[in-house]
Amino acid sequence: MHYLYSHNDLDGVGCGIVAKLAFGDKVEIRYNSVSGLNFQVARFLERGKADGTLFITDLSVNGEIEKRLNEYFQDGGKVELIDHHKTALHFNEYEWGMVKVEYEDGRLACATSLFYEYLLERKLIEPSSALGEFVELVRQYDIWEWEKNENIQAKRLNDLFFMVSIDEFEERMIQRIKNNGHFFFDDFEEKILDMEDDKIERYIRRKRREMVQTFIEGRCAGIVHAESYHSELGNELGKDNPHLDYIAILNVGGKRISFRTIHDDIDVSEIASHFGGGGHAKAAGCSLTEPAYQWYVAEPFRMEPMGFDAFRNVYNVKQAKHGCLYGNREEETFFIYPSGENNWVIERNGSVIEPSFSSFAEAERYIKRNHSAWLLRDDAFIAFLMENVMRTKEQIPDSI
Ligand SMILES: [Mn+2]
Repeated sequence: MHYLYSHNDLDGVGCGIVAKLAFGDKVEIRYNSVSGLNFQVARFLERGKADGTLFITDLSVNGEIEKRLNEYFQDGGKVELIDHHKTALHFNEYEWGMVKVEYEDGRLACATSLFYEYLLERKLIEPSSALGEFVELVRQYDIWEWEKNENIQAKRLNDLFFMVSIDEFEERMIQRIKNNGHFFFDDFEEKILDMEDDKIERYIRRKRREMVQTFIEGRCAGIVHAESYHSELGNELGKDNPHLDYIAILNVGGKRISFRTIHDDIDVSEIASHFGGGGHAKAAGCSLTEPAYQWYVAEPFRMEPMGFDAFRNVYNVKQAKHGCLYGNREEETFFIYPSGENNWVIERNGSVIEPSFSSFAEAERYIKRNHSAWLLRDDAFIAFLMENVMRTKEQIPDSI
């Protein structure tokens, strides 16, 4: 009997599916949270030496368990720790450690792809196109490559993973891979995935109206409360509002904050680390500590949600040569217009803001960050123009 202790996310369960395809019922699988693994491995070690191999995938153990695992190995026990996280690279010092973050060709690895290749090399698993395709979807999802490649199938695989139980997911994927030349979703899965997409879209639309904007420690943050769909929210709200440095998603009940950014020059794991958390540059999280609560919950509670740009305008459109009009909750107006080559001017309540901007995007970013302004609707724009024409006329002396 082999043993596989793996992470309880898509990549971790992907390892379980690969293991079942390789070993059938000769493998005992347990999925763990990051914190649950040490306990699980300690229990395994207490049971004495196993015949088969203990595989640990997509997770790593703490220093104490690391030492005990090495003793187990020295004693003739079979262990393999297969992971792709940078933080686990030191396990490569052991014969039983196999940690690889990146392939020779620059692609990022995931635990499922590493484990599949490990078994292939040792001829412990039959290669198949369907399995290869499945593994690649898991990889693209796990390391965020699907976004760049717009590989919606990879995202849908993860959605499906969360919509059914782990047991059902395993069973469906194993049958699909065993019985077909290529990987695909069946009609039932396509249907529930479409329903899920609609649901997420409605959810994001609602959350868009609840987001507040503020500066926290010099960074411009969008703050929204949400229990689910953090990746989708972070991505959509981030793309809608490129003037925001990052999106903070609050789950007060779970006492957690997620941080997401779409910008390459912002590292949200750094922001999370201020509050004892961590993660990746574009996605990170921390516990909702007292100071974090003050910054992200208590202060923003008094703020009005952000307004959003009018989207059905015909006249008041962004970057128009005749100018375009923004407004905010303080009822200030911001008129952005070009003045010569690569020069954009902002008039705030009729007075020019100095200095001017070299692009429309920069001017817009300035008023969105500093004045929480949004593109006003056509009717407001027309009223503004009429008022200004009147004012100009009043200034013309009668004698002309
Ligand atoms: Mn992973």
